[in-house]
Formats: sequence, structure tokens, C-alpha cells
Amino acid sequence: MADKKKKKRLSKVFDYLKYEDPFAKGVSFCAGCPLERLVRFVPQVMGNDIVITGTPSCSAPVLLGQNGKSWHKLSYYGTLMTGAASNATGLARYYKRAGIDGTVVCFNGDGTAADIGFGNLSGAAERNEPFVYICYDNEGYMNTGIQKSSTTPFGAKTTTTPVGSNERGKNLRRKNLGLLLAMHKIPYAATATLSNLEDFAKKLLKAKEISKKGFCFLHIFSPCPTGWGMPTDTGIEVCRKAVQTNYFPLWEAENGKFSFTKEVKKPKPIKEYVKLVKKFSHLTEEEIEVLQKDVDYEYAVLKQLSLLDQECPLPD
Ligand SMILES: Cc1ncc(C[n+]2csc(CCOP(=O)(O)OP(=O)(O)O)c2C)c(N)n1
Ligand code: SF4
Ligand SMILES: [Mg+2]
Repeated sequence: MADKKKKKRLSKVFDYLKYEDPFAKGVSFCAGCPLERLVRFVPQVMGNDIVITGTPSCSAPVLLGQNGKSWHKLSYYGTLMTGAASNATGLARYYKRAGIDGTVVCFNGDGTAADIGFGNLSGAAERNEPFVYICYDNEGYMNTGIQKSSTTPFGAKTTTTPVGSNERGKNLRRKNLGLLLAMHKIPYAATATLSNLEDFAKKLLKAKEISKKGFCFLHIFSPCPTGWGMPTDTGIEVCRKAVQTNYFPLWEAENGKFSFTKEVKKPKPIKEYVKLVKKFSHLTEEEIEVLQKDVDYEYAVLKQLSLLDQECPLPD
């Protein structure tokens, strides 16, 4: 009976994996990095005919290829951190003009999306360019040595926000990138993570469809075992705890109408999340409370938005 139940639950996720995994069996991420599941999952759900473009980052060696060889069978176009969304704009406009029914996926880390490439991302969102922008957020510049980004949370230890006699990790709060993009009044914005794969798959398919008409943004929570100090087998557990504590709530906004796709009725305290990762291990009770307040504030904003029974549709 227990086995039957388990099978039923698993099949829901597998139903979405309609396409072949286009990657080689082993790829060059750090051990236990959730990015590996992520890069495989996107084409397995969206199809192997998507065209991916992205920038230097932890995902780039695997997506761009190494030593003149490729890790996968997809089309990939590597570009600069400063111009990721402009590059995707060119590709998407070309496909539209040539009458090719293709989906362009601009796939980048938080360093590109929230900081270095934010200007042209914001421009593409305002112009409602027809592509999907996926930002995987590992809360820092991991590929260049774990420097802080604007999505690094309060208190986190990074190489540019160290912990010592005068330093307590990052002393600023994180930028809420998903909300920021939703406020560009794009047709579709959503959050997702790897502990909730069915939810994630539905959002990928929605974005694929809606991107025929306009800009879609997916903000993906993606822990970094190497940079955050986590055992390599805890990636999915950390994702799950981030959802259960409302550290990373799962929501979507379609034509400006917000809804939670997984409402957490009784959120666990943030201390249950922070204890899983070493980058927070120096935090005092008072410092954890600052992080809790930040999480509570962001959730309260989302809750109010979800209560608004109002859309913000595009003009025809
Ligand atoms: C304009 C510019 N500045 C800096 C770099 C150096 N650089 C290469 S990868 C990288 C880290 C990118 O961070 P993120 O986008 O968050 O991806 P992650 O490495 O975390 O996967 C940086 C800063 C660059 N390539 N271009
Ligand atoms: S540094 Fe972090 S994000 Fe980058 S490949 Fe390693 S574990 Fe993954
Ligand atoms: Mg990053």
C-alpha cells in the first residue's frame, strides 16, 4: 500500500518529463549542486528544441562546453553578463520575424540577473520581449569565488562579506528579484525550486506558452553546497526548508494577478532553515530575528498582493 501511494506521487512529476535528457551522464558541476538537476529538468519539460542563451557563471562550463566539446545536444549561445537579455531579445525577434516557432530561454545566475545585467533585463521586461528569462539564484557570484550579490541575504558569510572581529557577514538585506520583475507588469512572473518539481514543471510549461506573446520571468532558488557550506546530499532538503519557512515562497503572477502556488499554512521559523547552511552558522539569536523579520515582511507584501482581485492586462 505504502509502495502504491509512493508510486502514485512520483508519477505526477514524471508525467512532465516528456523529452529526452539532452545532457551527458556526468557533467562538471560541484558534487551535489542542484544546478545539475535544474539544467536537465528545463529541457526535459520544455523540449529539446528550446534555444538557450546565458552568461559566464557556474552553469556556463556545462552549457557552453569545455575543451572544444559539448556536454549536451541543445542549441546554446554564450554571451556577456552585461547584455544577456539584449542578446535574447535579438534571438527571439529573429525567430518571430523568420516565422520559426522557437522558444528562447535566457538562463543566468543572480549576478547577471540582479546586478550586472539588470538594466537590460529590466528593459526587455518593459518592452515585453517574447522570451523566457530564468534566473537561478544561488545568492552570490559563485563561479568567481563566492562574492556577495544583491540577492545574498542579511547575515550570510561570503568572501566579500566575511565574518571576523568587526564583520558579521552581509549587513544589508536581499533584493526581491521575482517581485521586482513582476512589477514590470509582464504577462508572467513566478518563483520555483527543486523540492517542488510538479509546481516547477507547470510554471515552465506556462512560461513556454505565454512567451509566444511576451516576457516571462522565472526566479529559481538554487542552493550552492560549495559556497554555502552544506553537505552535498542536502540540496533538495534546503530547497524544501526554504519553502516551508517562507524564506522562498512559491507564487506566480499572471497578467499582474498574484497567487501562491503552495501556501504554507504554518510556516516553520527561519532558524530551522539557517541551521542547515554554514554561511549562517555565526548568527546570534538577534541576527536570526533580523532575517526572520525580512522574511515576514516579504511574505506580508506577497499576501496582500495575492488578495488583490485585479489583473493588469496588456493592451492589445
Ligand atoms: C561584466 C563582467 N564582470 C565580471 C565578470 C566575471 N564573472 C564571471 S562569472 C561571474 C559570476 C557570476 O555570478 P552569477 O551570475 O550569480 O552566476 P554563478 O557563478 O553564481 O552561477 C563573474 C563575476 C564577467 N564575466 N563579466
Ligand atoms: S560553486 Fe556552487 S553553484 Fe557553482 S557549481 Fe559549485 S556548488 Fe554549484
Ligand atoms: Mg549566483
